[in-house]
Amino acid sequence: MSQFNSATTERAMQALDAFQIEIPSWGFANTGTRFGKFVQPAAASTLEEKFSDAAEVLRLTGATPTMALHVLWDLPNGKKDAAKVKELEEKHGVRSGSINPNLFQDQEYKYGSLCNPSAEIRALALAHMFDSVEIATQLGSRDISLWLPDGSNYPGTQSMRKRIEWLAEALQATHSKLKPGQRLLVEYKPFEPAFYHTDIADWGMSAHLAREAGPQAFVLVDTGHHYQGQNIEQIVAWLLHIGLLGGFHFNDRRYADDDLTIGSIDPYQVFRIFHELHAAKADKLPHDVAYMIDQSHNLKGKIEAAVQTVSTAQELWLKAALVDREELGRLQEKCDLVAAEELFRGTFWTDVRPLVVEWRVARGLPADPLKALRKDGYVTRIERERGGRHSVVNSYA
Ligand code: PSV
Ligand code: MN
Repeated sequence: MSQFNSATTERAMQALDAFQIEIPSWGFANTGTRFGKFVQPAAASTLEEKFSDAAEVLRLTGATPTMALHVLWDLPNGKKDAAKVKELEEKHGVRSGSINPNLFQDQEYKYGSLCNPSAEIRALALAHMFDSVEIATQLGSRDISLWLPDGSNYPGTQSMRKRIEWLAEALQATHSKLKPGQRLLVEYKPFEPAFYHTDIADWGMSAHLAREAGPQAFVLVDTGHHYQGQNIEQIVAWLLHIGLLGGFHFNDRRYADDDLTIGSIDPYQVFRIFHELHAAKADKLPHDVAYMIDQSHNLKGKIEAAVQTVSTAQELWLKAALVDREELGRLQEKCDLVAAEELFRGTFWTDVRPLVVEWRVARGLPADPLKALRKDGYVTRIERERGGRHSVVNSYA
């Protein structure tokens, strides 16, 4: 007999049906840190293998119909590779998700890409942005998700203001290439690889640039891209308020952009972020938000980590869905602080895992996807097939 009444169970089913999350192709490849890479025999080294791994995660979780692609890692020949990607989509039953331009690994970009003082290099970077839009068009992807690595390492070595102008121009030009329904998502990051200033350092800069670029540009919040102690859910509330929240890159961090599993350090923070989204929906605030994962696992098994990630995201999404927002609103109005906090925190502490299991069973999915993964032999098979080919696919991360 379930501890949850039928109304709660029904709410839970609806909340889980509505939740899908995109996994990144780079989560399946060998990656590491700047100190070294520990290769895994099961790691994917071709796009076909990444699609195959994504299909396994979808089969087990039922919640990841799309895979984010990184242009130079996954489509090294740019738009010429789009036809091949379409075949892989068809074969594996996973669609291409956001298209991530890559403006950080070519030698030309040593001093920046869209903000490089050289007009020639800026033009090269812009051409890559246009190509990325074209790839998205050919693949039927809605979002072009830009993370810009540009910045500088030493005070006085660059004109920050000139670089804003170049960037604004480039984003407007990119926006003019978008087809109806497509979106440009602008990600921010306070440091790394640049350590003095980055050209898009925080959500305010992203929001301003998105506004200037045009109505199809929005902000992307990567949870790992904030200073310690930052109130991320407040940023989310603001972006919802001004209609500029476009998507998330979820991951957890202890220090900075650590790429750890969502909720592994601070699950309450993810709950608080999801609460803002459920609250916006309850208040009928228009928003269309892409939930994406941006993690690359160096130590955990990659497919296992992806399945664990999706399950964690579903649990936290569901916990936040079950907050009694009407009662919370009443308590907030009365400024009944302890009761409001107890309601909020009490919902966070509710063990919703039985509801997630019920949803999985009802949708014909394995009740325990991690156990099912260990049992179905997929990882053992790919280890056998791929082992020995220890290539490192992503040269970044
Ligand atoms: C940069 O740290 C970032 O968050 C961007 O989204 C990149 O595309 C991704 O990581 C690469 O792992
Ligand atoms: Mn990111």
